[in-house]
Amino acid sequence: MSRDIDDVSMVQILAPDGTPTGDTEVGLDDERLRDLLRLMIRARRLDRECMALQRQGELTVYPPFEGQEAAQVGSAFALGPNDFVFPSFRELAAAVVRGVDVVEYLEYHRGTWHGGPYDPIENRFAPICVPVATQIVHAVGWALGAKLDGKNACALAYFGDGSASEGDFHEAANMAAVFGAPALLFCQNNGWAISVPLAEQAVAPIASRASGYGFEGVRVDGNDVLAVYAVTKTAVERAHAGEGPTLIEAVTYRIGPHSTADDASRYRDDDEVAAWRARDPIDRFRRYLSDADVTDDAFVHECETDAARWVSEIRAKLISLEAPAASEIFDQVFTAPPRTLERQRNARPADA
Ligand SMILES: Cc1ncc(C[n+]2csc(CCOP(=O)(O)OP(=O)(O)O)c2C)c(N)n1
Ligand SMILES: [Mg+2]
Repeated sequence: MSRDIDDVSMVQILAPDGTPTGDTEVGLDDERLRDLLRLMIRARRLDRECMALQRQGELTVYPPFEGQEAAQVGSAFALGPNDFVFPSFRELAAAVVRGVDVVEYLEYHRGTWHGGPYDPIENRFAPICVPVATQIVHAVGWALGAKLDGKNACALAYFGDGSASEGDFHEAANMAAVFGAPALLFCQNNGWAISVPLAEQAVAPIASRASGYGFEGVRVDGNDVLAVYAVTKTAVERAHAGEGPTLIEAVTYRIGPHSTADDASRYRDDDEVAAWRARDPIDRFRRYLSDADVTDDAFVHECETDAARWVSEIRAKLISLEAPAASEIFDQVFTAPPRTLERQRNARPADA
């Protein structure tokens, strides 16, 4: 085990079996609670389809988020329409919540366009960011700008436990504190940074670092969608009220490999994965909603059917996307390309 998963020094509303352990009133009516479950079911179905698409050669590489649905859906669900998300590369579930066009998002992974062609402004969701932790600096910069412009909006940066070891995390956190930026630093602590376990990244809870910078830090059960929603909502309200940044550490787990290019069985035990499967975020919420008579089996079945239909439409559109001309690599970089690039451009095969 890379850490003690029974550590309870964190905010939790639902136990792994769906039984309430705290106040379940988080300000969401039954319809919105059903939306949360529907979104998590859609997200998982999509994630699994993306894994299959990669194995079938339709995507180049894909980083799965299975196990992290509550962390992403619960947090993105708590944001207002003017708030801005700065994702890393594993936040497709959050993108779904924000209404980002999934086919356009996946063009990045298909290699048919550079960096995700969706409009970042439309759904207030920045482009996928692969250089780990750099998006935290972007988020704090955006938040500071929003504050200076007098906008009532905050930025949320998603990053991982490994990313919290980067200098960019520390620089962004300190800057957010000093300038009182309306920024949420949302760490999905999924136990691993590729093959490096959490124990080699941190000896204290990541959330506890916030006090060193002088702002709020909260550790939450990242597989409990109600708890994630509640703590994020509170942080959003604080940011909107001019009360500055919050660091949220959502303790969760990456059930799959780091990406389709990784074989996680080379560095972690099946027992660990099984222990986290037993804490599945969707099963937990589904059981709670069913016990509370908010949903029934027919509703869950309808969500699954709807998700399957939605995903098959995405698949069909995605696989019909043509590869771009190889010569595009020379476009949109220089107004006056250097001679070396011109030579390469001219040397390309005629059909490229
Ligand atoms: C600056 C930088 N260094 C290294 C990498 C290679 N890399 C990609 S993901 C990753 C680990 C990230 O771990 P974590 O922050 O925990 O996020 P997770 O992958 O678990 O979601 C590394 C080292 C990178 N993309 N950027
Ligand atoms: Mg990680």
